[in-house]
Order: sequence, then C-alpha cells, then structure tokens
Amino acid sequence: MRAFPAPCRPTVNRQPDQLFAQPLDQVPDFVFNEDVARVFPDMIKRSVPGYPTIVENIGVLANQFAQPGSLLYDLGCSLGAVTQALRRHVQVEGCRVIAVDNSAAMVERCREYLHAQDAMFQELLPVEVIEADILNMHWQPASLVAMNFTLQFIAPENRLELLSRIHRTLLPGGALILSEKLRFEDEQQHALLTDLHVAFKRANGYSELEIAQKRSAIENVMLPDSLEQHRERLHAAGFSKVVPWFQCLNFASLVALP
Ligand code: GEK
Repeated sequence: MRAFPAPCRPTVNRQPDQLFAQPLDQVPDFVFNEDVARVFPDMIKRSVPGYPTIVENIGVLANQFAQPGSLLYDLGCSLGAVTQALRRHVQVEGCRVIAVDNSAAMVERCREYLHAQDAMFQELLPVEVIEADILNMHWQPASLVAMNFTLQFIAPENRLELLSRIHRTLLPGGALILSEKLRFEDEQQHALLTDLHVAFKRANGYSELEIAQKRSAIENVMLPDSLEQHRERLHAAGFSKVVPWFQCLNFASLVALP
C-alpha cells in the first residue's frame, strides 16, 4: 500500500495567524507573500469551515478517478495540502502529481515539506512543484485536476477560459474537483451564512478587528460566485455533470465530469 499513516506526516509549520491583529492605518490588498505562507496552515484552518475534511476527501475522491500512469494536477497548491492528501490516498499505479502556484513564497515552502516526506517515506507519488500562473502554463493530459479554493482568486473574465482549458486537458473518465467560497443570490441566505461564517471565525479565536481587517484586505482580491454560476460556467466549459459533494456554511466543493 502506497499511503503512509497520518501521524507520521512531517510536521507542518503551525505558527499562529496574527497578520491582522494590530490596527492598520490602511489595509493593503491581500497577497500570498512570505508572511502569509508562514502562517497559512493556521489561517486556512481557522477561516475555512470544513477545510481539513475537504482536503482529506479530495484524496479519497481522486483515488476513484485517477488512472494508471496518469497525471494529477493540484492547481493553486499553496503549501501542498491537497498534494499530500493525494499521496495518502491515491493507490493507482504510475500516477504523478504536478502542483502549481504563482506565489514564490508558497512554492518554496511547499517544496520543502514535500522533500521532507520524500526523505522519510518510500514509494510516494512523485511530485513536481512548479511556480507558474495557471492562466499561462503548459498543460498535459491528466486524469484529475484539483482546484481547492483557487478559482475565486482568478479574475472573473478569465474563469471560463481556464475551465475550458481544464476540460480539454482531462482524460475520459477523469474529473475536476473544485472547492470555492460561495455567495448566494437570495439576500437572506447570503446574510445568514455570512454571519455564521463570522461566528465560525470568532469561535476560532479571531477578534472583531482581525475579522474586519481581513475582510477589507480580501474583498477586492477574492471574488466568490454562486453555485448556479459555477454550474452554468462548468457546463459552458464542456463539463457534462456537476455534483456538489460537500458544503459547510458558505464553502462548497464540487466534482465536475468531462
Ligand atoms: C490548499 N489549494 O491548501 N496561478 C497559480 N496560483 C494562483 C493563482 C494563479 N493565477 N492565483 C492564485 N493562486 C490550497 C489553498 S489558496 C486559497 C489555495 C486561500 C494561488 C495563491 O498563490 C494561493 O496559494 C492559492 O492560489 C489560493 O488546499 O488562501 O483561500
């Protein structure tokens, strides 16, 4: 069996996210720089409801779609959490992973963590970590593409073209796994789930100041769509079937079949 036991994962940096804890005169737009990369595991776990469940199950789902000798993409890999889940769960012969991110700080740490795994365990899926813009990269045929909370950072006018490109890259029988923060067309539903998400962050130790400053940093950078928009666009990109498999508050994950 290729998977390795969870308690033996290499220690991932667990520095607490305090990036917005002090009042800022002007809150700059959010960027995935070295400061963010340093606290990212703590930040994403305390900000995205269901994140650990989604990541782990992307590995489980991927094992259903991965084909022998094929390529698996982790697009917007950050520190490689999804790639590590692929390594834990995909047991199909001859697969390899390409993990892509355009943040140099993320890519550097991602490589460090994955190399540490390579040194500790044998027979892990081979991984290549590439620093590139997913809007401008060389594609190879793949049986699985995972985009875990990445599409929301792509300019809306580029999203359809990117999904069409992914559709063309997928082998028959493959899949795209797409996780995103959602907005809701029904105002009441949107307000309720937004309030509940704020409660989630508060319960995870973020102060009102941190929540407000982070919202202001991210609002021009991360632009969520509704589930209806995702469905329509995925169909327009050529996907025949769109199946939501997870939702927690305003965060969801879909499987799209070519
Ligand atoms: C996880 N998937 O832990 N090209 C490449 N990377 C990009 C681009 C782009 N054009 N735009 C943004 N990114 C990860 C979490 S985080 C989500 C993904 C979040 C990268 C960006 O640098 C960042 O690392 C990632 O997409 C989004 O499962 O922080 O909410």
